[in-house]
Amino acid sequence: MAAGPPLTIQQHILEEQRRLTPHASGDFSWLLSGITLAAKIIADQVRRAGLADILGEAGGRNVQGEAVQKLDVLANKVLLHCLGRRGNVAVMASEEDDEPIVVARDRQYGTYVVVFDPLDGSSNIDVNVSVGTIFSILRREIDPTGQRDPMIDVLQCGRLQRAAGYVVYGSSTMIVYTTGHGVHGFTLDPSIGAFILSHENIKMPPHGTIYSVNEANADSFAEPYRRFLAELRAGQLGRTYSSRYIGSLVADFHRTLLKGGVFLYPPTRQYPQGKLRLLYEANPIAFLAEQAGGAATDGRQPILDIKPESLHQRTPLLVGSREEMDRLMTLLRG
Ligand code: AHM
Ligand code: MG
Repeated sequence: MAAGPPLTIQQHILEEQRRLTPHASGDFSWLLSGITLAAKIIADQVRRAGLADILGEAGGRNVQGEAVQKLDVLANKVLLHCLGRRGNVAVMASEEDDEPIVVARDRQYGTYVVVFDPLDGSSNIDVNVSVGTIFSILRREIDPTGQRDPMIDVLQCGRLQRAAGYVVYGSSTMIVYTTGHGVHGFTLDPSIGAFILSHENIKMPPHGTIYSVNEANADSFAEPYRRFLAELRAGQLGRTYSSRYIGSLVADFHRTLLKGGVFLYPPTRQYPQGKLRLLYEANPIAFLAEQAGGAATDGRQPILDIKPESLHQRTPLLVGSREEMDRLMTLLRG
């Protein structure tokens, strides 16, 4: 925990803005506070997840008589609602929706685009395992005609992200974000309903002792991946490794960020292009990893340099500490 009086995420965002862009309009902090509001609402719903089924009747109605919704649909609605009313978000895109959503009121003069995975790892909810929300914030040119194809605003290279982060709904709820000036983590204090700075300027250790991969797919990994994993197991990088795989990207990455090591989702037989989605999973994770001193690639190039071609495009994702990533990239280059 940081020393001194508690600093909330709102205070931190404002202070960072004053220091780095003293003439900024405040629009951006207003947008981020939409994300923290959504995070608190989703955290509350995730905490009650087990109860929703108990309280809902066979037909799926809760005590208020509303249909019980799947949590990922609910999380999506919460984010669309919280962000769509900020006044500066013109376009949103979500894992849950086939097409980008244009905010009618702000389609001309809104300057931001937010892309998100509302509830990543949601198949883990039934077994009480951590899930998360991942977000990426981009800028857009204003469009006085209001006619521009929203896909043009969304399909931007990861390097152009203005901010990115995730919320992990774990044993506590945490939000971790970057605006390109380091990575900061905040823990939700449920007694006051505020996110408090708990992890300032997070740096990924230069190496770790954990690798994270779905090893059930190992037979279909290309040879350099199998060799890399064999080297880790054999202690050839100079230390003994353990394997940990939660199956929720946010949780697996959160551990990798704090403790170092690697997370891998390489191409597999089932997912020859990789499983994870470029725009709202890999890009925000890669931005955080690079800001924390780590690396993220698709096996050929940095994730942040990939030019996106479609909204739900998939990519291999290899992310982690410098040392492990350097060795893996050497093997992949052959
Ligand atoms: P989802 O967006 O359908 O929830 O899938 C993404 C999740 C990630 O959280 C996780 O890293 C990965 O899928 C796990 O996949 P697998 O079960 O194939 O190992
Ligand atoms: Mg997902």
